[in-house]
Order: sequence, then C-alpha cells, then structure tokens
Amino acid sequence: MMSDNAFIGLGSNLSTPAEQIKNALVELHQHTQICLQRCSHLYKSAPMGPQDQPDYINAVCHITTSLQPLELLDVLQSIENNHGRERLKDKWGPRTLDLDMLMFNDLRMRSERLILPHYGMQDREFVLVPMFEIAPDLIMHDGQTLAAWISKCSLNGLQRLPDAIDFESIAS
Ligand code: ROI
Repeated sequence: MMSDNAFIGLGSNLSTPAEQIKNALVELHQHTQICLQRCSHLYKSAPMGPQDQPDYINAVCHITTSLQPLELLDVLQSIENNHGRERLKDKWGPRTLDLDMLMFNDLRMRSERLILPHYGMQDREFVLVPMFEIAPDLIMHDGQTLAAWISKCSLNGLQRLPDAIDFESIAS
C-alpha cells in the first residue's frame, strides 16, 4: 500500500529548468511505488548561496509511497543523476536538478545520508511557499503552522509563474 506521505522539493537553474522539473515529476509518478498526489505551481527564486549563478525554478510536490525513506532517497538520487547532475562540484553551485526529501510522514531521523525533516526548510521561501500552496494546513515538527513559518521567512522576491503544471497529464 502506498500509505506513507512525503513532500519533495524540486529545484533547477540549468538547462531549461522548468522542463527539468516537469520531467522529474513524470519520472517520479512513473515509479511503481510512488503516486503523485499534488504539485505546486513553478516558482522563480533568487539563488540562495553564491549569487553568481542563474535564478532557480522551484516547486514542491506531495507523493504517497510504499518505499522506505532511504529507498525513496535512492530513487530521488537516481532521477537527479539521470538529469546530468554532477555531484563533485561546489556544494552550493548551480544544478540541473535537485530533489530534496522535505518530510516523510512525521518522521524525524538523522542518518549520514538523510535528515528528516529537511534541515534547511525554515529559511527557504522557495520551499515553504510552494508547500503552502498544496498543504495549507500543515503543522510543522515544532508544532507551529506552515503559515507561521512563512511569516518569519524573507520572501526574497519569490515569484509564482503563471503557467500551472498540467497535473492531469502527469498523474494519469
Ligand atoms: N537557491 C534557490 N533559490 N533554489 C534552490 O533550489 C537552491 N538549491 C540549492 C542552493 C544552492 C542552496 N540554492 C538554491 O541547493
């Protein structure tokens, strides 16, 4: 049964970023143990970290899955690798595709490969705002609402792009 819920953050700032993200959503949904439930609009965001790189396109999706967290991480990393992601370069440098597991049910874990919830969410407007679009009632692990987290986070000029992702064509 695909009864576990996870939120995935998607980001790209190289090689037609919007296409990277749409294709990644299709690839996620094509996995037999992943079912795409909702996805946000695409958002354009200023780079966090070094500023000498292109703006990012970001989105967040909600999936259900029968995979364990580390199995899901393997799937996310293999999709990143298929998109030509180069891991050796600078940690905060530009990337063709980044898939971050943000939350997995209410699980808290800290292993060498995976920290849940994702450690950086609280100050990433490009994660919180798209997540709010698809899960406005979410309660975060400190007991606060997602809306409260957003109210404390700088929006850095985050822009929602007008074209919605054609969810029906992906998740059919
Ligand atoms: N900055 C933005 N705006 N969006 C991202 O997805 C993103 N991803 C990263 C770093 C380099 C931290 N900066 C980012 O990994």
